[in-house]
Amino acid sequence: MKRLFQISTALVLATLMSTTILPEDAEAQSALYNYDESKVGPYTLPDPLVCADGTKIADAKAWREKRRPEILELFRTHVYGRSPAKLGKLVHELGAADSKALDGKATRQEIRIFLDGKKGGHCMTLLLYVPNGAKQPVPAFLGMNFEGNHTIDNDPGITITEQWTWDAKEKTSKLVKPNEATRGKSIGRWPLEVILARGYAVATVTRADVEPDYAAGWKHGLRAALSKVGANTQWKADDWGAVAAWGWGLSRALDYLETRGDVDAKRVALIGHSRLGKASLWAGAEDERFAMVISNNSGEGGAALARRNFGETVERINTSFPHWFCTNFKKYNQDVSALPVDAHELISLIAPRPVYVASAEEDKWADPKGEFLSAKHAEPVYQLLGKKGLGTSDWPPVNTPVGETIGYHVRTGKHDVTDYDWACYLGFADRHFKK
Ligand code: GTR
Repeated sequence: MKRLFQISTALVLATLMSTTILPEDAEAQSALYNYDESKVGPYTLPDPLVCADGTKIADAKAWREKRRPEILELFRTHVYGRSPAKLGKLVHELGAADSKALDGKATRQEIRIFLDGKKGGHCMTLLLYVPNGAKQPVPAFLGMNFEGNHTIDNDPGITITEQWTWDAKEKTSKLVKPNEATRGKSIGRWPLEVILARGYAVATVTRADVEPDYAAGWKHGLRAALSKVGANTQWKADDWGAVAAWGWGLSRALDYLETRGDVDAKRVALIGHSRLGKASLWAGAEDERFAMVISNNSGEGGAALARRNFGETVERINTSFPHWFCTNFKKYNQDVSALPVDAHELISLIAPRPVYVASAEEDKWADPKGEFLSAKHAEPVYQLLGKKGLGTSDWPPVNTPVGETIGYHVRTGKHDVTDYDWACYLGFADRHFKK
């Protein structure tokens, strides 16, 4: 009864607030959701090593040939939707390279990648920093940013790009050029100089370049650009959503990195925070060229177990962000136990590659424990493939990173990307990439 009341109250609120609910609003409404561990209730997770027909997977070959493709298909059909195959050729335009960026520490370059394969077509701008003076191709971190490439650093050489945004007052889409004052706004999440000094390149692209993040944003995004009828597209129940579109864009960034002599595309760690962490996990599952995947506070629809009734729910995410997942995912709003997959299987799709799941203690909306548990329940797949996973079955104390091929930590503090997180990721990447 209480749950019913919570659900209907949430629905009324979500309807009142119409389309997109911002993270801050989500927190404000979080009183409607469960934060009490004793009220999580029982749930049964699907076994990543048992096929739909009941066959038990006993070796790496059967995992690769039978179960992995099956789980991937289930996520495509029921959660993220089906993305198109990559285009035949990569079409891009190089901006000028500045070899004296960041006081000469790095070479900066912007690359315009035409996602629909046509010069002048749907374009995302990849911003790349490569540390100067490396004798060999360097490993890289690739991550999507929220509000524009120019927000990741104060570097005046970064282009401020226009992006489609939602004008809530006028209820219409507008092409807006972010203000100069927003330069460096997210610098705290991107400790560029630290990462470069450790010998890694950094590549980033902004989400709106691939697909603007609001319910009608797809009309100005990649999904419309790749559809024959553009903004008139009627989506099928298993067509891709925005999360998959962002992931697809990240794969195109990797296509480009493969063309560079100074970056080692076989050592690219894909990193994403929150909704972009969901996109990183999905991109890493779909595209096995990504050598490592890092999920920073990705929560519901990312690393957190959907079946755990704690923090954000499937119904809530589908209501607040109807454009993120495929239409089929909404079928599970009222009955998440019917979902044929759960987040531990998303993590298992990354196996045997290193994956890092990070939580924040105060980020209860993302269900930190549920994020840990999905990492833990992915471990049997890593073990089957001959890798050590987490190496612990207990949720570790705060600020105590654990794991070998599956890394995990829960740090003190809020939903964010901090220097502490980066220190853990850099250590993890060093261990796997610099053996
Ligand atoms: C929240 C959303 C989360 C998370 C977050 C973010 O409002 O409910 O799933 O993705 O936004 O991306 O910042």
